[in-house]
Amino acid sequence: MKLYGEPGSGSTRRVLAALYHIGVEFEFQMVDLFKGENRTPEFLALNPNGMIPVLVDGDVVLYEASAINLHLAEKFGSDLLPKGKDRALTLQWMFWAAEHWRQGPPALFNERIAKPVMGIPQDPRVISDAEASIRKYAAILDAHLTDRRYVVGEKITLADIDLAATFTHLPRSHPPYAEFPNVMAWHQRLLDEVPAWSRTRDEVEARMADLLAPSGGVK
Ligand SMILES: N[C@@H](CCC(=O)N[C@@H](CS)C(=O)NCC(=O)O)C(=O)O
Repeated sequence: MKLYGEPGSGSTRRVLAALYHIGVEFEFQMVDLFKGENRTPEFLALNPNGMIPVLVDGDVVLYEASAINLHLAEKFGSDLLPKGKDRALTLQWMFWAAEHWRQGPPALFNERIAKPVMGIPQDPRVISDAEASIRKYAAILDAHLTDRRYVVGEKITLADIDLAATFTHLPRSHPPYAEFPNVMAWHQRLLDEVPAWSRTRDEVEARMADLLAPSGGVK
C-alpha cells in the first residue's frame, strides 16, 4: 500500500503513527505542499480536495486520516479499534476531535507559523478566538482524563491518535495546553509509552527544522 503525505503534517502523522504502531509495510510518497504537488491533476484524481493524507490500498483509495486509520485497524485486526462499548467510545472521541477539538489548532498554525513565513501579518482576533476554542474543549478533555491513562481506558486507541495530533506543532504554534495538567500528562504518556508517537514527533521536528530554516525559524 502507498501513503501520500508530508511528514510535517499533523494529519499525515495520524496515519503514520497508526501504520508504525500496527507494523504495516508501506510505501511513502512525499507530496510537497509548498511546491503545489497536491494540486496536480494526478493528485486531484486521488483526492479532489487537494489534501493529504491519501492511502491507496489496492482498489481502495481513501482520504480523511480518520477513515484511513479505521480501514487500517479493521484490515489488520488492531486493538487501536477495540470491540463493543470501547469501539463506540473510540468513535465518539474521533468524531468529537474532528467536530470540536481540531478547530482551534489549525488557525493557530496559520497565524503563528504559515503567515510569518509568508510575510503576512498575524490577526490577533483569530488567535484569541482559536485560544478560546482550545481552552473550552481542553477543559472537557482534562476532566475526562482525571482518572484515565488513555482516552478510552487503559490502552491507546485511534481516539488518542486523533486527539494528540493537535500537539504536533506545540513548540511553534503554542496552543495553551500547559493550563491543563491531565491533558499534558496524557500526551507525555503517549510519547513515553507509544514508540510510534515519539517516532512521528521526531520526524515532524526534523521536517519542520528543514522547512523553517530558510526563514530563520519560528519563535
Ligand atoms: N480532514 C482532513 C484534513 C487534512 C489536512 O488538513 N491536510 C492538510 C495538511 S495537514 C493539507 O493537505 N493542506 C493542503 C491544502 O489545504 O491545500 C484529514 O483529517 O485528513
